[in-house]
Amino acid sequence: MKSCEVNFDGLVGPTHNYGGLSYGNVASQNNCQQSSNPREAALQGLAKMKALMEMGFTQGVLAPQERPDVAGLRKLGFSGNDAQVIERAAKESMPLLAASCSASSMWVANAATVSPSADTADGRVHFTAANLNCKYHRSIEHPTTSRVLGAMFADQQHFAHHAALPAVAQFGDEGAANHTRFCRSYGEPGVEFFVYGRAAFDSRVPAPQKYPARQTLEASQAVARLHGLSAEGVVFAQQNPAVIDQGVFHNDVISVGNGEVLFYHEDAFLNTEPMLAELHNKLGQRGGRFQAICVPRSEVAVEDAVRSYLFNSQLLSRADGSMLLIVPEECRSNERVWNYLQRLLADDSPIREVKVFDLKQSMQNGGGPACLRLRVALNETELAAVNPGVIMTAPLYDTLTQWVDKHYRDRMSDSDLADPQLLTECRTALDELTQHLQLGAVYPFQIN
Ligand code: SUG
Repeated sequence: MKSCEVNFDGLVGPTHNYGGLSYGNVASQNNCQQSSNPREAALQGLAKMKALMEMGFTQGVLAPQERPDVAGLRKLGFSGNDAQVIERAAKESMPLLAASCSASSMWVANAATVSPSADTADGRVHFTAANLNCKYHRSIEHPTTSRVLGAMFADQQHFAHHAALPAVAQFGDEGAANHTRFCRSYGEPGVEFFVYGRAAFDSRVPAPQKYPARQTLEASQAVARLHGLSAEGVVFAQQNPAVIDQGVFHNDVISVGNGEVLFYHEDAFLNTEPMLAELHNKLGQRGGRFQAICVPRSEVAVEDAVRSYLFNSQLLSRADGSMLLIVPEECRSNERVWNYLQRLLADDSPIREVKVFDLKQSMQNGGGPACLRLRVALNETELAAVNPGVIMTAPLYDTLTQWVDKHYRDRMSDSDLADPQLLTECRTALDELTQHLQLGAVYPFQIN
């Protein structure tokens, strides 16, 4: 049976703002309090979805979340009616209001970890929502994420959903941003590659000194167990703590994999050689030929990788077997990175084409092309079981761009976040969106 990888992109929500909320994420810190443009952000994301669809890839869309999170603000002691809760939060703690308004659910690489049916013990596609418990603004995503994923992949015969792991730092889980899958073809059993930043229950394992390591080994292992993966089909590897301290807050900022290829920076991992050997052997046992493309630090420094998001690219397999790399505009404006990419294309590498997208609104918060998508490998039967409302088509693209134009503001600053009218605008927009995407009731305001 034919299988393919479907990229589900996060639709940027109407409250997209630069809150400076992610310590360890250099872009988020550097752009704190800049005025953002939610409308442009959403349209940039939609343009990428449309372009991939037009290139022949199956493209999906993942809905944003209800923000401001008034219920969350109430839990933090702000009281009164909805408008009063927002006014009080704005007066007493603008950072908390910004966190409660963050549109961070757009980075759906962090929404969940997904294992295709070819890898799992029960032959279903497994999803574990990420607890994202390193940052408050992200830790509030998983309940709605679970409902949205449940509405997209509802058929229990094909899809299994697991709740987020216990919400403590020891099980810090950031989803697919630290997970890659290698395979000969999408429908065959593959090797799932889990990269962790620290081990919570073993103090001998080195950890970064400055910035937090968001993903723990114990979280990755728990996800692999929940999904019923076999020991032959998994590899656990540690991210180099030194690069986390340089702003590599997820593994997808320093490496990307697809098919039989791992594209990575020389400094990405600890104990690289044994890790590559294990990937080579395990993929070999599954009939695949592992290929590693290492970007040397002499050509691209870690700092350039972090600035340009070279590795936060989408590595996609085309029908002819060659690969395409989707990179952000920032790769073209960085001379060293752009020169490297030209050399890579001239080499005899599986990557034959590079396509550039303007995702500046998301990039300024540390989210590149790969952050914006959740990959789900599906066979034909499973694809047919996905809610058709979330699969991108030309008419859906038109509907969503009109929806954005109608509901989104073109700037978002503190005074916009403090405006109680924003809540009404967002709820109206999201209510309409659930109809466009045929999701049913998934938001707290629709349920309670
Ligand atoms: O979790 N930024 C996100 C970016 C996530 C990128 N995802 C991947 N690499 N897969 C984060 O740090 C910034 C929000 C703000 O500062 O307003 C933010 O949450």
